[in-house]
Amino acid sequence: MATSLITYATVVFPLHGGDVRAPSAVFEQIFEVFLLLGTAVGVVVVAYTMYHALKYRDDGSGTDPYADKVERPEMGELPTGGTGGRKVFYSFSISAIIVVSLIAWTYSQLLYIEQGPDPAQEEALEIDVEGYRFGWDFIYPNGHTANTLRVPQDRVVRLQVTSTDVFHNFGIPELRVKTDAVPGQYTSAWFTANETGTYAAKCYELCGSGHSLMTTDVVVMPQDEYEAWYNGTEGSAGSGDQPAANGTATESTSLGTPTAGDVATTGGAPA
Ligand SMILES: [Cu+2]
Repeated sequence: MATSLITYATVVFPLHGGDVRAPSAVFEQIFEVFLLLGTAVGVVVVAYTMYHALKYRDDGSGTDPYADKVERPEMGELPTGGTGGRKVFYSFSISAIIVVSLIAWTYSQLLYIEQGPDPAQEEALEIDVEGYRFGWDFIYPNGHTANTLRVPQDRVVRLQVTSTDVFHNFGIPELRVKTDAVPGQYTSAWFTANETGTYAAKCYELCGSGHSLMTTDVVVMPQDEYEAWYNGTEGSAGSGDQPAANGTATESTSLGTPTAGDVATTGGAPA
């Protein structure tokens, strides 16, 4: 039943991914939980302190209103009585429970960020990212290479990030993506964008005089617009990522009039 539902969903919604929790949503939730708990703890501590400061304030009469109820320790004497440390025990155990559950929950959220959504259920769009001094190349499954990253809305995008020269670090702050770009090595990152629009990608590793120029656009497009754009990119008939039905015409025209980019991408692939 579950399997057939998943199959149905992948057939009807091939660009599935809208129900995947985006990294930005996860980090937003972590922030909100910490903010709420921190505020609650702060309110309790400050209120408790104020209440006691008010309750036991000096009323100016010079007499101790609790003289008959408690035995005050003399200077240098340890206080006696109390409730056997029950308050200390409660406050310590409640704090420990809160802190340990926070650590466990946050860790589970970060594991999700680390691993990404289940690949069996999410057909991800895989894009290679190559950093160089000073810019980024985005290489699509069909070999199309561009300096602007275009992705469809509501779809899991997996990035394989590397560098062709020195250490860089690829990040899209608004989408909460950030990973090292190391020469000779691939690091992976993923995201899904629920809102269309233009976001900024930047380099986060000081890599030379043009480091601050390593900024580029990430354009999140509606899925149909993205598909139309992708089918029109050079060499789009080569891969199985998109339906090949209307890719044939585009391919023959683009092969008929090869540009410098065509030669570079299509010539490089088979060799
Ligand atoms: Cu850089």
